[in-house]
Amino acid sequence: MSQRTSFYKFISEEQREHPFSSGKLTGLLLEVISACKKIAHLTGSGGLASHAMGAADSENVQGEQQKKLDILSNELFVESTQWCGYLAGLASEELDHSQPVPKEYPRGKYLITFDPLDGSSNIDINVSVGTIFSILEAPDEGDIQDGDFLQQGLKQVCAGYCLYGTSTMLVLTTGRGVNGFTLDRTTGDFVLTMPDIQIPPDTSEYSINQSYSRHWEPPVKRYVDECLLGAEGPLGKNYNMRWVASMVADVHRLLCRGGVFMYPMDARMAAKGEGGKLRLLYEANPMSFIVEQAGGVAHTGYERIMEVQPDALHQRVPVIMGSRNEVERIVSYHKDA
Ligand code: AHM
Ligand code: MG
Repeated sequence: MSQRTSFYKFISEEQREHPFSSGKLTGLLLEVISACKKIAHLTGSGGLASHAMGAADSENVQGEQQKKLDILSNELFVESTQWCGYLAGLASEELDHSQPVPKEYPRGKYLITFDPLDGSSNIDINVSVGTIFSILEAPDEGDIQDGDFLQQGLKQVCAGYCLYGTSTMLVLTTGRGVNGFTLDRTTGDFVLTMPDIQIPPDTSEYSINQSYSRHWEPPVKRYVDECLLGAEGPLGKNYNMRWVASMVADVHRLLCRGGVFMYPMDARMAAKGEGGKLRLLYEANPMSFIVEQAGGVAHTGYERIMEVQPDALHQRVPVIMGSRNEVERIVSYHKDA
């Protein structure tokens, strides 16, 4: 029988290679994983979890109060992680402000930002959604405030996502490559199934919500127009397009077989004074850390995403990430423009 590597074994072995490691990150990750398993169970129950379906604060046919799945996932994530002693504060896409861990729990050395259930337009139609998280160092002292989370993506200690798809997968980086684990539903273990993920540098697959093309900036429009011209166009090959509308699922696909994922700046966002759709701290930074660690590139078109200095907790940025040569081409089109 082949030897299986559970997440716990994997992370313990990594820890042993670093004799001065305190085990605190491992401790925190185990609680994050436990939160993800609970969310996996909730999303996997679909309409059977009737208290979790539908609009927030409405009642189901049994007269029970309903909570939207994303709100419930947020509560599960906070409750599963804040007590563990490894965190000083949390910031969630679902909450207006960050929150320090309650005083009754010990203060830890890390901050966590997370999107508890990304891909909200897919929640009610049984299409893949996921949880994204990013771990940062906390200040040694002082009350935790929103400003403590405004760190460049380069400062991330760890980033990961859990994809609730046909199988539940955890993909993680601590800055030494990217590894993927599949949940064994019989034992509850995450088992290493995708060691040392590498994104192929070339691709002929792109992912974008094409219905917004009339609002895009010229460099993105130029690139997608060239893709559509196929082998007869300047790129000299036929392209395939995929859009799940769950960033976790779309980025997971490009980690598996290459591709480019784009949620670019568009004229409607500019008119509202927003920098894009996807959130820097909860979506763009953690996914950029993973993509770069797998050999890809993650850019806004104008700068490397992980070098953007955040100035607000819910700041949004344009996102172009994936196969190195293709993203570099799109960045060059921004320079040309
Ligand atoms: P959410 O966090 O509210 O779910 O929004 C983020 C999601 C991404 O997962 C996905 O790439 C994008 O929004 C889809 O947006 P659109 O519906 O505009 O195509
Ligand atoms: Mg999201």
